[in-house]
Amino acid sequence: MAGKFRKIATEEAWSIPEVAEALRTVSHYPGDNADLALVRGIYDNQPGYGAMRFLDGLLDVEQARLGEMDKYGVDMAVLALTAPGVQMFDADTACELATLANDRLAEVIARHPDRFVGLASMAPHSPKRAAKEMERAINQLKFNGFMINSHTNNEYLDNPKYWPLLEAAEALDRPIYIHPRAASDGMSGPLRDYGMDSAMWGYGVEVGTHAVRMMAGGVFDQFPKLKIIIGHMGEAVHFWLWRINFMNTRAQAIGRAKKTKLSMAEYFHNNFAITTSGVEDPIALDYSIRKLGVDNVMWAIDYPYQPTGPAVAFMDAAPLSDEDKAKVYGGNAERIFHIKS
Ligand code: 1WB
Ligand code: MN
Repeated sequence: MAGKFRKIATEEAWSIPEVAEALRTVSHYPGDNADLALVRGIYDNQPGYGAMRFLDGLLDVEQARLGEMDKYGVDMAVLALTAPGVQMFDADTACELATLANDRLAEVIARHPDRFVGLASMAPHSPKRAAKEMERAINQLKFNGFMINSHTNNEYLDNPKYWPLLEAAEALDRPIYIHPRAASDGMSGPLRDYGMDSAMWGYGVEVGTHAVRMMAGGVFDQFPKLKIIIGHMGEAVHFWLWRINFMNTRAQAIGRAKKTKLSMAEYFHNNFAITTSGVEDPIALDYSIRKLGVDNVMWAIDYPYQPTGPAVAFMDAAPLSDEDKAKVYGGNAERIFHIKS
């Protein structure tokens, strides 16, 4: 596409009928948490999210989505199986559906190699099998990274049982995108009211907590080259970074926090990049670029949860030099996801 900037949207959700059907089965499980509320709405037409018709947008890649991309000059989309991915399924179902979704995504990409690249799904419940699927996804399917939808059975990636995934990502030299799902059980109570549990607030609390757990848990001493991407304008972690850093130093000094080789600020700068998905606030963008450096911020739409036009208008209007805008719009994604320029 001949736009002034190459536009690569970096957090773009899709699904396949088999995963949608499995989530419809999950929607009939007893219980009541925010993930269940979401899947009941989107996948079982119960009141709420169903009205947003997200499912149509998730299942469609080559029709309406490509049309929207053409209309607004979006060159490429980095596609990933939408939250909660396969992480609400039992381990066997999760492995099977992750593999199937990856195969389907590879087919879509093969039909449109200049429009789509992929982030692989895998089932964290089975870390060894997940690591194998990660290798297949990069070496055979030629994907560009991985997607994990935050906690798995209320556990986070600072737990060493999941480290085979981190080891694989580091060895394969591809980033892991951590996207939200509903907060884990121990944290979700007060998030349940007033619609706060999902994208309004709970998602950011969940992934922000995940990121801080990984830094404070010393994950990046073990995997110094691991790159983690977080969306939704960094889930606000970098807004708190000065205080996280200061208080972690204090907590380490009095024996309340794990000793780490580097500081929390150093880990965030070395091991994280953020995307703008779902946050079209020029002041937040300006802060992010000043805090993290222009090389660590990537543009995203968050399709179909966010419309394409305003996401493009937001970045077009951002008061950046052409050089910086080219980085945020696509250059950084080329580097971080190894997308051919
Ligand atoms: C919503 C947003 C729902 C996102 C999602 O379900 C995801 C929402 C998986 O606006 O309700 C998202 O990624 O921002
Ligand atoms: Mn999102």
